[in-house]
Order: sequence, then C-alpha cells, then structure tokens
Amino acid sequence: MLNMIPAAIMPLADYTDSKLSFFPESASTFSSDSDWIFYFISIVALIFFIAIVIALFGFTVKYKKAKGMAAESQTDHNTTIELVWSIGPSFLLIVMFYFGAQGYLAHRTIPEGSYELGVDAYKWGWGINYGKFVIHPELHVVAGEPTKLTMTSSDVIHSLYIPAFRVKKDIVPGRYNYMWFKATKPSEKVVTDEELEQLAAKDAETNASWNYDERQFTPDGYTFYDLYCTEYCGTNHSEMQTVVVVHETRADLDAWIKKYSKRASTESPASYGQKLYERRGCKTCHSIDGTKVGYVGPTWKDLAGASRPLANGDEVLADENYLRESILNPKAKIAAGYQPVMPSYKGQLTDDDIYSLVEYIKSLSESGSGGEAEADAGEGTEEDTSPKANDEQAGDEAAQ
Ligand code: HEC
Ligand SMILES: [Cu+2]
Repeated sequence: MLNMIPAAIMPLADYTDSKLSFFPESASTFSSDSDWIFYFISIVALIFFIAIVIALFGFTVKYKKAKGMAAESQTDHNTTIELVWSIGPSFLLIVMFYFGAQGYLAHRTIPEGSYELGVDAYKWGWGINYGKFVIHPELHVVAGEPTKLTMTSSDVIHSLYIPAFRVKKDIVPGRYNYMWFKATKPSEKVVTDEELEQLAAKDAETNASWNYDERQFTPDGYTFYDLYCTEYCGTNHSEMQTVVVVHETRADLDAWIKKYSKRASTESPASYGQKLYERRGCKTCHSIDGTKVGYVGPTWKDLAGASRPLANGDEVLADENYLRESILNPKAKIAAGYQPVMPSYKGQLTDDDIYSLVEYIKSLSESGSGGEAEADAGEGTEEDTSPKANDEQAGDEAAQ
C-alpha cells in the first residue's frame, strides 16, 4: 500500500515528530495507511475549497452590475461543464471510499493467532488482564506480533484510543468489543534499575504515585505510548489514561508479566497491598487518608478494627474476615450510607493478594487493630493465613 502514496503526500506522512505535523508518532502497521488517506482527503478538500472561494469572489466581480442596469436571467446551461464537475469529483469520492473501506476492513479483520489480552475499562481507569491473576493498568505488548484486545466496561461507555497506533474503539457495558493492532516500534529501556529503585523509594517517602507525564518512562524504565479514554465518562474522564509499552520479544514481555504475577518474597504484604491498591483500581473508590468527597466508597483510614454500621441496621467488627468478605463478596454486607456498586474481586485476586490488601488496610488503622483481628482470624472458619497462600504460590511456580 505504501507505494501507492502519491509522491507529494509521502514526505508529509513521514514528518510525524515535526511541529508541522498533525499526527503523533506512528508506531503500528495501521499508521501509514490511515495518515495518507487523512492527508489525501484534507488536501483534496482544501484544493476544492480554495477553487470554489476564488470562483465565488471572481464571479461577484465579473457579474457585478451598476445601479439601474437591468438584471439578467439564466436561460440555458452548459452540458460539458456540468458533466465534468459531476463525474470528475465522483472519481475522487470513489478513491476516498475505496481506501477508507479498505482501512476499516483491515481494522475489523483480526488475524488468527493474535496475542490476546483482556481489557476492563471502569470509572476511571484500565485493567489489562494478562491471565494468571496478573491485572495491571499498563498495556504491554510485543513488537511485530498482532495483539487482540477483548474489551469490557464495568460501568458506562468508554473508548480506548492509542494515537500512536491509530486505533480507537468504544467499550460498551454488557458486551465484548474487540480491536487489534501490530506495534512496530519497541519501547526503549532508558533508566537503570538502580535509578528506578531510588525513584520508587522517593515516591514511597512522599506517598506519591508514579508521574508518567513528568518522567516520560514507566516504573520499569521503559518509554511508552499514550493510551486514553476518548468517550466522556464523568468527573475524572480526563484522568482515564494509561500507557502502552512495546517489548522487543515475547520473552521480554513474559518476564515482565512474571514480575507482576506475585509478591516478591522480600516484600512485606502491606507494601505489596499498597501497590495492589493503586494497580487494581481500589484507589478510584477508596481514599486512604480519610477523604470522603470524590470517592464512592468508604475511606480505608481507621477502617480495620472499627465497628461498622451496615445498611441493614446491624453492626459488624471490621476484622480480617469482614475485610476479606468485603473484597470477594461486597454485596454480602453493605456499609451504611453507601451504594452497593463495588465489583466482586472473586477469582481476580489470589489469596496472597487479598491477604496483602487486608494487611495494607490494617496498616492504615491507628487503633492497632492487628492483634484483635489476628486473634479473630485464628478461630474463624475461613482460614486465610499467609503461609497457606505462599504454599499455593510456590506450587504454582513449580508447575510452570
Ligand atoms: C467502583 C468503586 C469501588 C472499587 C473499584 C472498589 N470498591 Fe471497595 N467499596 C466500594 C463501596 C461503594 C463500598 C461500600 C458498600 C459496600 O459495603 O459494598 C466498598 C466497600 C469496601 C470494603 C468494606 C469497607 C467498609 O467500610 O465496610 C472493603 C474492605 C473494600 N471495599 C475493599 C476494596 C478493595 C480491596 C478494592 C480493590 C481491589 C475495592 N474495594 C475496590 C466501592 C469500590
Ligand atoms: Cu472513560
């Protein structure tokens, strides 16, 4: 297809990083096709616009009559001119339709054997499902391999847009929508692991989350492409952004997925729980500093160990079992004053993930609920202590 691009348009399509260009950089196989047809239509429209406006003003001058002169009426037509201006432009329209339809079909025809990932869009964030309980807000794919996204929404209509790939598709609640692309330019690792550790430590100190805009690389040190929601979906629509990282090889990507598949043995459950709080979307609905405004769920500050009034008038002690149940089956006990809108995380978090989240919530309580809640867990029916969770994880690993 590239060789069909008229010579005059071709150079434009290449200057994607220049200030003159309309386009962000191009990093998928769709980019060049979609850019040249865009330029083609724009230039054709511009040429006609200029010609018509010039004729418009030219004729007002040419046919201007002085005051008092008799008006003329048009009595005849010119068949040749009318045929030329009807048939001529219709060829241009056919060219636009042909390449437009071809591009549309290319987007709709998902290649067999594509690498498949799940995407969950929610107010306001993204969860990319890599399988095996690995769900992460960043989209990671492999260069040169077609990737297929199977997309669902947990609430309202969203739309996934990756400008550098020239792909965009609505995500509608209650159904699956699909898109595919083949990324061409791998991301680069621009920061060393030591530097990343220092930055992470700095963020932990100031309780800041990773600032992609300012740093222009991911917490793993990769450059990225932007991904955002382009369907207005409420208050924080403009924050519904994430990044795409393109790995050079599948092995690279697998290593990345592995890294996020479970808590490192050296990491404390509470600190891992904090990461899950950010990564798994809890932070969009729960604050950790007592803030209520702007959050649809209760704050986690001083939650553990507190006595919780429920919507049905009962009270319950927020011990480990209650916290665990609230995550797996949120509708079982609704906190008073809140809507039952929390999605269930059953089957989406490992036992160790839940244990880590509970430990994190406990770390946010001043009342030192730990002892009390731990004693409870011991006699509880549902045993979810960390050693068991870790054993399961170890089994997992051995199986791989
Ligand atoms: C879409 C918004 C939303 C998301 C996302 C969400 N929650 Fe909730 N959560 C709520 C709401 C609303 C309630 C209160 C109603 C209820 O009890 O179900 C709640 C209640 C809870 C409670 C009980 C709190 C109390 O005060 O009794 C816990 C624990 C909890 N969520 C944990 C989590 C965890 C862990 C995650 C992330 C893995 C999460 N939530 C994600 C909305 C959300
Ligand atoms: Cu959205």
